[in-house]
Amino acid sequence: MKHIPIICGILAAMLLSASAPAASIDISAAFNADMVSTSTSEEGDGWDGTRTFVNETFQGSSNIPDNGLVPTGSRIYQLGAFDADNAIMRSLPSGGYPQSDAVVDIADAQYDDIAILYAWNSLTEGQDAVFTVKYTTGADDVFAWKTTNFAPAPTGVNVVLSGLDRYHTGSNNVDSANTRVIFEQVFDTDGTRIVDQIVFGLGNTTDPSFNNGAFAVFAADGTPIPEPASLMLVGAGTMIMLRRKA
Ligand SMILES: [Ca+2]
Ligand SMILES: [Ca+2]
Repeated sequence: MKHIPIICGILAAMLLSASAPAASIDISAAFNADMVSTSTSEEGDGWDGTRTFVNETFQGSSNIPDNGLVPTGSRIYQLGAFDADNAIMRSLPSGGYPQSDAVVDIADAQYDDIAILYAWNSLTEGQDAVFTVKYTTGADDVFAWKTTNFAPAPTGVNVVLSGLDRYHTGSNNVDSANTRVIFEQVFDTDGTRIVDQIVFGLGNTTDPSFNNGAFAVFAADGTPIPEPASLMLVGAGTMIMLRRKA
């Protein structure tokens, strides 16, 4: 009978492991574009150097929330400050942003999954991107991050914000007829290994139709695997509680 508290502790640890809450992953060190305008005087960089998203105060409630909080059900993303760089931008050659991979060195941790919040501009089938997870050991996980997943009918992605206006910083006009969407996509990472870096890459660097294809990643989130130390604490705590009851 003396083994029962230990077994209960292990069970509690397993339960905790299964229900660890999602946590923000800081990718702000790689931000290279201000993609949100809050007024005609506080602008930004834009998809092709001229078109940014706008916040609610600037253009109405169907746009980027003023507080920068984007809940998606099980997760809450916090966007970066609107008056600074707040997105990782990469583009096809005609888009004007770097065509190189965006390598983000995150705080090393184990994750059951990693989710990203992003938008894509002037997408064309075939302009697929690649999302790579680099671990401290072993081979990378390379995920197709396909334009066909999110247009014309989103598949395997969550539409988080839609009908987003774009503000043309050159002419000071808001384009409400040709709106954009912010998506969430979840990638199933190897929870037994430690993630060191995540990489956003354009899978196709040609742009035959000259349509400014580009992506902007605003935030990332992961479901962490609890560290062994915290599991032991839960197990020990459960044992103490059970012994007090006995
Ligand atoms: Ca701005
Ligand atoms: Ca790292």
